[in-house]
Amino acid sequence: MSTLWTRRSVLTAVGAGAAAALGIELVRNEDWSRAFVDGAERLTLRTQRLILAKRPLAREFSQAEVSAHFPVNGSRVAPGADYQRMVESGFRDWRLRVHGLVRQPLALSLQDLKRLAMRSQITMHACDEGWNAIGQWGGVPLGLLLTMAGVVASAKYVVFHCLDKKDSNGEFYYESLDLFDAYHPQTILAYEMNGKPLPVGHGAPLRLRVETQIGYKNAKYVDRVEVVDRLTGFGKGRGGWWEDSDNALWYAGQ
Ligand SMILES: Nc1nc2c(c(=O)[nH]1)N[C@H]1C(S)=C(S)[C@@H](COP(=O)(O)O)O[C@H]1N2
Ligand SMILES: [Mo]
Repeated sequence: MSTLWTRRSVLTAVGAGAAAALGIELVRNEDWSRAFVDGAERLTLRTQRLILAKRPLAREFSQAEVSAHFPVNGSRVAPGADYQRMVESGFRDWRLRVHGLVRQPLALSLQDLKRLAMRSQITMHACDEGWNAIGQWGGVPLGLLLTMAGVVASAKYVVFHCLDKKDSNGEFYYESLDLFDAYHPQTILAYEMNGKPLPVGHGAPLRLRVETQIGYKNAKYVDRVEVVDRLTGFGKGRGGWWEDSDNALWYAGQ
C-alpha cells in the first residue's frame, strides 16, 4: 500500500499535463489502482529514457580507423614479483573480485570472464596530457557483473582497485564511477585490445574502458571492483589517484 501511495503521489505531483506530454495514459476505470501503478512504471521508464537521451553512446569507429600506434601512458607494468609470476602463468591464478555492497560477491578467473557476453567497441581514448588514439576493446560489460553480484539499494559508486602502486605517494592506483556510468552500455572491463589479449603495458589482465570519460578514468591492472555508498576511506577521498594527487576532476566527461 505504501508503494502505491508513493507512486500515486509522484503522478499527482507531476500532473496530468506533464504525464500526457510524456505519453502516459491516465486510465480511469474500476481498477484505478492498477492504472496508477502501470502509469508510474511507464513514467519511470520514460524519465530514464529522457536522461539517457542526453547521454548518448560515445562515437565508435571502423576497423580501418584503429591507430597504428597506441601510446602506453602512466604505469607500463604493475611492479613486483607477484605480478611477473601472474604474467608468466597467463594469469591462471588471478581472480577478479567483485565485492562490497553486493548480495553475492564474485571471484572470476579470466576464463570465467571470457565465457560471459563480450562487448567489442572501437573508440577514441583522449588523455588530458594532449594526445588521443583509437583502439578496439573487447571485454565484459561492467553492468553485467554488477547484475550478477546483485548491487544493494544503498550503493552509489563503484571503486576500481589496481595492482600498480605509484611511486610519488606510494598509493595504489584506483578510480571510481557512479552507478550511472558503471551501467553505461559502453563501460566494460576489457581483456582484449585490437583483437589480442590485453598487453601488459595497457593494463593486463583487465582494464576499465569508460568511453564517456577521459584517459585517467580508464583504470589499468584492475583486480578488484568494490561497490560502495561513499568515496571517503579511499586515498584522500576524492575518488581516484589523479583526483587525490593532482586535483584532477572526478567527473572527467568528454
Ligand atoms: N592502473 C593505472 N591505470 C591508469 C594509469 C596508470 O598509471 N595506472 N594511467 C591512466 C592514464 S593518465 C591514461 S591516459 C591511460 C593510458 O592508458 P594506455 O597506457 O592504455 O594508453 O590509463 C589510465 N589508467
Ligand atoms: Mo592520461
